[in-house]
Amino acid sequence: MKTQVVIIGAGPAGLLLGQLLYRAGIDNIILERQSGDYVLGRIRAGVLEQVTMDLLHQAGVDTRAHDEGLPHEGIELLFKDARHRIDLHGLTGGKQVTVYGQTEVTRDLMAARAAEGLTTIYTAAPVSLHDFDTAKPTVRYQKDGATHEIACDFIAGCDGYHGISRASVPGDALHLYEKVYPFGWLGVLADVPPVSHELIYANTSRGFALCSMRSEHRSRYYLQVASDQKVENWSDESFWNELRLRLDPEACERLVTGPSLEKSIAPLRSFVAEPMRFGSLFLAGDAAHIVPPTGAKGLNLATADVGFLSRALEIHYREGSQSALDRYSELCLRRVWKAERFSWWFTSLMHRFPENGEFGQKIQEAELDYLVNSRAASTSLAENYVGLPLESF
Ligand code: FAS
Ligand code: PHB
Repeated sequence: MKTQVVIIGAGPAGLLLGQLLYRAGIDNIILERQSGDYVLGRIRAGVLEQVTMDLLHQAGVDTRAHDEGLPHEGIELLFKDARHRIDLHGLTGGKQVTVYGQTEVTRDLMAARAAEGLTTIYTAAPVSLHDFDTAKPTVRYQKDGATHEIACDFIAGCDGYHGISRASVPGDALHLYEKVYPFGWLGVLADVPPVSHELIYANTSRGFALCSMRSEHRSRYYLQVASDQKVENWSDESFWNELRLRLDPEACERLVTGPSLEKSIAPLRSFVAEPMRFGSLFLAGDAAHIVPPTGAKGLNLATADVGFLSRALEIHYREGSQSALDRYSELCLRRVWKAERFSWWFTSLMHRFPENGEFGQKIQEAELDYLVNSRAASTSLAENYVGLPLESF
């Protein structure tokens, strides 16, 4: 087989890249090691920046996100039993975010790809990358007991943190940066109405909590839990009881509980692999970087990466120029590191770190007090939360 671009991974990064390339007239094949249902079963992000909405529009898959997504113009911070609204819209000259689950983004992208008759090979495993240090790379994969090979011009590694793409790069060509947090997020999805029409980020003596949603009838909640916690030790009842202990009286009053549709614990880490290009191989999304989900940046960084990559590949094929491809890694990493900083800062501000002692606790309280009482500080939070502008080549 031959194509112009082989995309490894059919998560949001891979699927969006495939759609953007198709719309630019660039042939591509996606290889995914899981089944489509398995990919759709993963419950992850919930907040889309305008940059992501614009890229979904460019890919021709934003109709449902506009019709069913919830525009959000503010978030609330809860600490010391009081809620403080951060007016995202007012502080950023009218910007907003859209609450629309990653699962639905993935579903929309899968449907568009199938409707165009584009090739996605599911349950393709193992996948191996070859000769990406040349202009004639190949990708091999196993399917139905046979080994297949695809010749291509470029490989896009969109296969996430545990994928094969970054793992195929010689260790001395990579510089890895990592910070692992001493806690995880226990998340529950339930068909119950949200406690509030905006997200509530809570910093309480018992730890962090987040009240989010997927619609007016489906809620997503998270609790900070110790790294050694196991999801099987958390019954629905124990989850709801702990959440109540981390909410203010009004939210407690409004809380509607119900059976969990999904319950899982996600570890929190900050991670960046530099550079993001190795000859004909380009890393995008979680394959190249991970952020703690506090700032709702993971999915939005992935879409920005593939926005840059699809534009650079379009310039290459249309103008025969390598200039944009040569700048891909630099441009992505400038945005990545700003999102890493914001996600680390917001995580450090909203979670409990007993190891930081009493002084650390007082500093955190002072920062929260300053944040909600300073227009400059709130504006900084707001402009990062809605997403920084996308640079161009
Ligand atoms: P993904 O990991 O989504 O997709 C990679 C795809 O590649 C997967 O389908 C995988 O099966 C496939 N793959 C892996 N290895 C392969 C191989 N060898 N061959 C072929 N295919 C292979 N972000 C937020 O903003 N908010 C959140 O609340 C949030 N919660 C998260 C919870 C968890 C448990 C995790 C892991 C991440 C969470 N994220 C969150 C971040 C998440 O949304 C990612 O940023 C987003 O999925 C990134 O998309 P991709 O880069 O496409 O990677
Ligand atoms: C979610 O709804 O899953 C979500 C929202 C905001 C975050 C993280 C996760 O910061």
